[in-house]
Amino acid sequence: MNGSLSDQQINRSYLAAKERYASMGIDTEKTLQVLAKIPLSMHCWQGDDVGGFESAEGLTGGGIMATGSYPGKARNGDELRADLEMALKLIPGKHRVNLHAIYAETNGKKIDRADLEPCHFSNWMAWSKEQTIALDYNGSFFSHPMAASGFTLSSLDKLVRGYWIRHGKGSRAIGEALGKNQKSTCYVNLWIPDGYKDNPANRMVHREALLKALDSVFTEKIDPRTMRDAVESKLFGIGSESFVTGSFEFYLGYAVSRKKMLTLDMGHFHPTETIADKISSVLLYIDELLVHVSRGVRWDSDHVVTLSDDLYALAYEMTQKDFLNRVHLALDYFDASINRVAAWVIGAQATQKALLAALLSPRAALREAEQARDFTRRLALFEETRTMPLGAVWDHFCQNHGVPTGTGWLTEVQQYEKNVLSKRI
Ligand code: RNT
Ligand code: ZN
Repeated sequence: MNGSLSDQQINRSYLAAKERYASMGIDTEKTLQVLAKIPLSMHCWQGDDVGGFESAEGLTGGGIMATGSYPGKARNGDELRADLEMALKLIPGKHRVNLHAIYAETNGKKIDRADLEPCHFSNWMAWSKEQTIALDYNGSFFSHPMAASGFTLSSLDKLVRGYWIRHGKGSRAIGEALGKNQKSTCYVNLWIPDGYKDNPANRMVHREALLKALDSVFTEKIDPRTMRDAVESKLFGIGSESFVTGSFEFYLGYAVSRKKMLTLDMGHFHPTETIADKISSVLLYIDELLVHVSRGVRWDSDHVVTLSDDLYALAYEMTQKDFLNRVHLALDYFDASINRVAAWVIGAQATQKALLAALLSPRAALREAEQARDFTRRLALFEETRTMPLGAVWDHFCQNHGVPTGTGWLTEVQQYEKNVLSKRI
């Protein structure tokens, strides 16, 4: 018993749901066409707890941490790609894959991070072509001796700063190569962990250093159809509780003044602050946004995404106007305590369900009520949407895309765990 229904049962429920939505003026067919075209950039790093292929040590510092020791994590490129393929089969629609510099494949040779080149991603590029999966990219400014001080691009040590500037430049060149290898733009995100555990005496020196360093990283002009830069802010991390150089205000100013994309990570703000409210403000000044879909729980910001109010609120905001073309979704969480393939599927499907719920909301009626200052009706309508038959429409969507309904996908993941993951000892 996994909640999977027969095709006939799914169709019957869908037809009833379709009528129910139609009674509120919502076209489910059109909605599903829109949903099918929203790509999620799947973060490869959920597959091995942000370990990467440089050493067996895994994630060391950088204000982030993966906890748990669930068996079966991917140990090399082939395993990681196989796991990603498995997850992607169980997520309806066509999606992208997001890489990090630490996932370079160097044929056993030790290549310094600042010396990485596109050729170290040739396996990924071949895979991208073969699977027609577009790739995105991130420089990795953590888990490295040169980041041991807790500072990278905003370090006051010229040598350290210079090292990471080189890494930043190299990352853009790799992003450009990935973009050329595929039929769509490669989004290159830059996040640095830099910060202090305790109150700093001088915040400004680090922010001045970061501003200059970023300008150096971005000197090379690259065709925006091939590659686009994004900068990601954060409020605090583990070991950087009191100060993070790359704060929201810092990067908002940077992105506006330098015409860069801004990355908003759902877990990088005060616990009660949601990014949903930021979309319509930021898009007045910035062309495009990257969203890191994540879930903050107390001090940690990287739990597997679930269908929460926050996620729905974000989806509602980004399905307004032309925002779907301007807000790009990338998953970003890492849970090492559960099956990693399942973690991908659960987070991706939750994001799609939130988008579906948002697309199916009676937006016209809601706006009408608001315009008439009928806030009673507005609230009643929002509440009504919570019990609309979303699940039946979702099942139909999965069925259309050849993905098992209910938790049928989990049966396949369990089989994969038995046949493949459990053998990785
Ligand atoms: C960390 C940032 C960053 C990373 C990944 C691995 O707080 O969210 O995006 O999670 O790049
Ligand atoms: Zn992030």
